[in-house]
Amino acid sequence: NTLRVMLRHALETEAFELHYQPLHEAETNALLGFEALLRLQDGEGGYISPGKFIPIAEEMGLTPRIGQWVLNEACRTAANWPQKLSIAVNLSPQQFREDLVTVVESALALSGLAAERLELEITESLFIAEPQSVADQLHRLKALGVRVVMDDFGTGYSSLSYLWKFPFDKLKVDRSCFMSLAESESVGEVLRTISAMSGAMNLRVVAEGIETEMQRSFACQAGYDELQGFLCGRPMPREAAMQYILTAN
Ligand code: G
Ligand code: G
Ligand code: MN
Ligand code: NA
Repeated sequence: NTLRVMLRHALETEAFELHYQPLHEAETNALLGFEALLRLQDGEGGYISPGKFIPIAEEMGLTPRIGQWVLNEACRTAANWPQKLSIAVNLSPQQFREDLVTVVESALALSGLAAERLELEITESLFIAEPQSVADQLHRLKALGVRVVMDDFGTGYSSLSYLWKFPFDKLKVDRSCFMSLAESESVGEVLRTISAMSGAMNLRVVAEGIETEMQRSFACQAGYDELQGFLCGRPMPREAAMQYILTAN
């Protein structure tokens, strides 16, 4: 309940913060960009994770407004980086019920960020309710020049039909898959197959949750294009991300 009260006032009290986690090119280790991850300040110097508060914010109907803040803040930050790196933003299903295309257009216009640098990450739960309206909006977003990413692949239904039907540019394979890698040989086979399938569909494929050198070298050999995980870098505040950029490459 205190969480509900905090959430209701979090935008006015400026209690939200974005942290940025790097994505690196598998082959060259070059820094490609960052994923923006939302954090709620707990008032005692710590943070509450979105896994805890996003479901409640959804229930309270707050995610469209929070999501608009996230888009504006992420685009403004990326526009100030000294290199043309990409910025990925996670969207929640409710944002597709409001005028998402206008919100994205205005975040780009206000920040001056080129649309080609913005990636929008969505999960398949989105398609269950209103697939046609979601598809229409994704096509309109792509027409702006932004890229659309399927997140958390390998959890839930992981339906191939979503990959056929919707205009994705990139597929992120969930970290739980790479965490199971050590458990059995067949996991590795499946992860290689997903990478090959992505290539056949012209999708870039990202390995998430890379924590060990073993996972990293597996992902590289299996043909993953991009790596994300604690081995490359943890989510970090805006100032630290700027330092990271200045010392990377
Ligand atoms: O950072 P953490 O591991 O706690 O993130 C938990 C979940 O919250 C992840 O699935 C991530 O995609 C999601 N998430 C992070 N930032 C945002 C955001 O700005 N909006 C939405 N809708 N989800 C987010
Ligand atoms: O669902 P999504 O992929 O957007 O979730 C991103 C979340 O995953 C981030 O909040 C981040 O903290 C977490 N994460 C990123 N890399 C790693 C990793 O290597 N290990 C673990 N355990 N979590 C990670
Ligand atoms: Mn994500
Ligand atoms: Na994920």
